[in-house]
Amino acid sequence: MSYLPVKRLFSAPSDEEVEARGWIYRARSSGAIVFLVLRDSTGIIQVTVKKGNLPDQEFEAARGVTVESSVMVRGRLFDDKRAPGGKEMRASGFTVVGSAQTFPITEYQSEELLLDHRHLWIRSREQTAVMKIKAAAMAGARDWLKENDFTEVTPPVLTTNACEGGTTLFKLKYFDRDAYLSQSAQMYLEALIFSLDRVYSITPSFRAEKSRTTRHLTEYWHLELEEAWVDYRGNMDIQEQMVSAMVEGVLKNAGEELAVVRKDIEPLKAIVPPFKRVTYSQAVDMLNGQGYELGWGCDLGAPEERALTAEETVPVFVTNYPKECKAFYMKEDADDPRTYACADLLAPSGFGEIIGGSERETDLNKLVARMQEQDICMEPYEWYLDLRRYGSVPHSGFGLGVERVVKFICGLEHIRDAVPFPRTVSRVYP
Ligand code: NSS
Repeated sequence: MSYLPVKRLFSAPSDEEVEARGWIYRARSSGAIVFLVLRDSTGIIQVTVKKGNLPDQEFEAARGVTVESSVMVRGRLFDDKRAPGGKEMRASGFTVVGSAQTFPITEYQSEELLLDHRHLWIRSREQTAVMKIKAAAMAGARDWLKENDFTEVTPPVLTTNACEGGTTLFKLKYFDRDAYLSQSAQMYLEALIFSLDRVYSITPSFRAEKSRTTRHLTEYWHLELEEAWVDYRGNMDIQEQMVSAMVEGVLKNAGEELAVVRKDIEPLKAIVPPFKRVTYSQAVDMLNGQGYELGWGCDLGAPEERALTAEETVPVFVTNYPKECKAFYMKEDADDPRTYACADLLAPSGFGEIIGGSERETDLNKLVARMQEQDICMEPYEWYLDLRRYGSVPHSGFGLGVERVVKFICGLEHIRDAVPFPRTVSRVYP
């Protein structure tokens, strides 16, 4: 007899014995009956173990079983209105595979304790649901990228140059020289479009962010894409289609999990192209109209992003940021040279930035002048500048924070719950 996943037990015929295996989610006994709830990756089911229906030794094993022990159960399925999902399994065989010591996590634990026991807490239903939603979102992106002829590539994580400024670099000893953990694969993707045209990568990115916020991790998963022959407007078209495909993938393949983590899934159905587009200057005017006192040139932080998107139902692109707010590699906008041809994508309902993207500067002289202005040491970037020397081509790309998107899709308060083992300023264990 083969083992059925818990989810499949609900449709198993009642006249046949079936076997299941998993972990004890709840256990309670009263005299000659033991009530158990069995959990596996697919769901939970009630199991009743009655003395006399199985060998005494197995009944005793069920009576003494502890929460989170791994077990194998044999039995038949019966309708029972009081049981979760309307079915229960009545055991005719019960084996403990790995007995659990008293589980350190019970109801109403402090956030700190849960984080210290993250390796155990990830078994919870909410965490399991979030991980499945994340997988569905990433699969949605990969499917869309494949359909649209993007090649997945594998850039390095050990690098010798910054992409997003020196202040958030993690430095490490690389034999007898210094190296850094990558902040972004962008520059390597830029090198790869010369042979592959349309590329993307999904890698960890590292930011030594001292800020303790609900949207910053020091290690996060970064989906980055680069495309030749595309300007920043075309770049936005790609982003809105890909983000919509991620949400659609979740709605289609992780609907049950969504119901575990959020009350209302309707707002997600509105995430379809076209997304809203406003310029930075328009955004500043809108914010100042709401009582902010922003000068042109101020960067938009979390509160401003929240205010801009609080009432929106679709994501919002904010385009054409002033040069002083953004990185040196972006293309100057021909229509407004005070700005770059760039856009950040902000998720609706106040969730804030999920993507940063731009057209890239292709003019070698402009790039070099800008780097000199900003006192950037040229040597580690020589290879990057070569890309402008040998067959330079108009191109654009972006980076999407996978956990930021999952936080938005799941409606999570804190980004750390979008990753099984969060890394933040105060946490690298477990
Ligand atoms: O710094 S970004 O805005 N842009 C880049 O790194 C570009 N070099 C990407 C590219 O064009 N290939 O980061 C991109 C996204 C940003 O919108 C967030 O969604 C996410 O990466 N991000 C983060 N997520 C979690 N934690 C932290 N600290 C974080 N920093 C950025």
